[in-house]
Amino acid sequence: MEEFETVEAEFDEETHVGRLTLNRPDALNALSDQLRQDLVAGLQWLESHNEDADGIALRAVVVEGAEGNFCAGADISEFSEASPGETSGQHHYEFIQEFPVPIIAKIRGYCLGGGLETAMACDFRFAHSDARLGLPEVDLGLIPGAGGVQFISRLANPSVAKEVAMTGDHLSADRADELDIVNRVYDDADLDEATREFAETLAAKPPLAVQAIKDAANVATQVGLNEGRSYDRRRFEPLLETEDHQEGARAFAEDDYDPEFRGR
Ligand code: CO8
Repeated sequence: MEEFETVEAEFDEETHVGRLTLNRPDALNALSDQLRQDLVAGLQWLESHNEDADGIALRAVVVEGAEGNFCAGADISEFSEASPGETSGQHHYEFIQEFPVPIIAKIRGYCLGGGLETAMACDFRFAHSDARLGLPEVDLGLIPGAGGVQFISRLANPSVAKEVAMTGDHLSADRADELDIVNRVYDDADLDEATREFAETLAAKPPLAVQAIKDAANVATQVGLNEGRSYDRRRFEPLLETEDHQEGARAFAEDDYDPEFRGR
């Protein structure tokens, strides 16, 4: 376990899963400048476990908020101190999107504004049935400055994005699920169990292939079909040369249901 001022990080060597907890519960884990920096530092600390590993050690990450809330958005008390160039705090969102390992946002309670944008920058969103998700920036005379409208337009559609961002209304987890803004909804302890199982399932897959899929799916949101397909092809070819591909092919031929992938 590594403690940053506003984030706790843990790495489980056995399962290859990392965990980050946003830890400002008194402010509903609002994104202060410190918390944004700690979030990036926490991911870097998790990734540093690859340095001495035989292959790739970190293979999935779960991000959650302390004490029953994911995150109530940017820290409103810091707004007046920020200069216009600093206001959207893009850096941690991009860092999450470009992080080579899949990241699951485990969402309880409030997930609002920059908190929802953070969750949407992640690769998956698993929500508790009591979660409340929304983009309330409109009521502050702002828009979601870190891509909230763009993210929802892609996950759902532009009309849903307009509805969510123009009204600022909080969505229930079930409604967010219907709109494809979250991947799964669970009650109580089932959320912990399902998120853990899902993270471990991802972590048991060949890590280089998983990384290439994350990257290719991100590219798919930005380019046309033909360009995207040639990108996939370019990511596919080097994987043919990996030890993990050989291991997968061997396991298939030998009916071995427990192959060991190393990320090489
Ligand atoms: N920033 C700072 N503090 C917060 C925030 C926040 N976003 N949200 C809650 N808190 C604090 C409250 O001030 C309160 O602190 P204290 O106990 O010291 O008074 C504590 O957390 C608990 O909050 P409440 O008492 O309000 O709890 P309730 O259960 O009554 O209400 C709500 C919970 C509905 C979540 C309510 O707190 C709320 O509406 N919060 C604001 C949500 C919001 O508007 N988020 C969007 C912020 S804007 C954004 O994310 C992107 C803007 C990009 C520009 C960035 C510029 C720097």
